[in-house]
Amino acid sequence: MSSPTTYRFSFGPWNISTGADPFGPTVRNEMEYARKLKAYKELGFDAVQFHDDDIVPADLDWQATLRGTAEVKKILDGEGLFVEIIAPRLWEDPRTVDGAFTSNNPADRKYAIDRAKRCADLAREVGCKNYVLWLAREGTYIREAKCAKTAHARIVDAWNALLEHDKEIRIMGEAKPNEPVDHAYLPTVGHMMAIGYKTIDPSRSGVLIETAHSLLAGLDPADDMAFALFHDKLWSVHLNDQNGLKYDQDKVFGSVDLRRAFNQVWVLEKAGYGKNGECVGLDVKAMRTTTFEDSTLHLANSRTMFLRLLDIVRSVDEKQVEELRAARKYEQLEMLILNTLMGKKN
Ligand code: XUL
Ligand code: MN
Repeated sequence: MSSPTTYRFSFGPWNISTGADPFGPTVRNEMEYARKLKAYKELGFDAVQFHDDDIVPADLDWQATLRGTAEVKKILDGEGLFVEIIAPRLWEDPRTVDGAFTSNNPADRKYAIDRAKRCADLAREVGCKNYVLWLAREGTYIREAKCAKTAHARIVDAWNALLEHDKEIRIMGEAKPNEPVDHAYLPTVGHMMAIGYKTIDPSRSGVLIETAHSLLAGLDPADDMAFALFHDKLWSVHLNDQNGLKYDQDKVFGSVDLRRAFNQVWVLEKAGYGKNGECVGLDVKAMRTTTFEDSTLHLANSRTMFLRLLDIVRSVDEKQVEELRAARKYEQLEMLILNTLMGKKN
């Protein structure tokens, strides 16, 4: 048997936020950037996830971008952190109001591709080869607004342009079915993987799976993860939780449905996720009522939940599971899992 995986954890600086939501302004002070980066090791994290403009503003010239990036890299090195993924933020600029790669406006599409390429250049500067595409506005509010068939071709063209632009990056699509658009073109992990196989280099095209995004699509996150793992395409995750079909909640991992969280840890652990350097990424938000002093608790708590569930996964007697599976005694198998989750002997 191979030795147990020592998991490495990551999150993005946007996960320590000021608590603004669509119905109200900020409720906490902004944490100073260097203080956020210092929090990583204190909380037991190893790596940082960035959007391009989490490193330097998107509109700087290249020399200023290089200077800004070098400063951030110095802080990261000082803290002993590495950059796990980097993603272009293609949804806030006025030119991306109706989509980035799928906008009907050629000038806006060019802006999106140029910005996405610049993000790959930034990734190189910070020593990161994992590139994430969350296609926030690639979709529509009404289906007649764009030609959906052309839109898919445009997404593949953009993905190819990035693979061509940097021969070392690998691109992970992060699927989400809705929010901010009503209908996203690539709503599920399956759609995202199908697009990856259509690119010029499927070996450098994979997925990042976020728990809440699978749930919003009505799918089981553990099964989505297993599907991608079967294809050797699960290169990062955003673990969190979600209460039913509503806005994307980014709740603490395991806080809504312990068993569902257990299932995700089970699938990741059994498939050897992390053995090739993949990180356990979190994408979680603090509750709006949280104070500044407590504004990293949701991160520490999500990591603790993962590690506690991992202990439980590892404590389940595999031989007993196999026997119950073989005998099709699923009621007993279910009780074995429930008892283990509740710390009860069978
Ligand atoms: C949006 C979301 C993003 C991506 C990174 O729902 O999850 O934060 O993870 O762009
Ligand atoms: Mn995410």
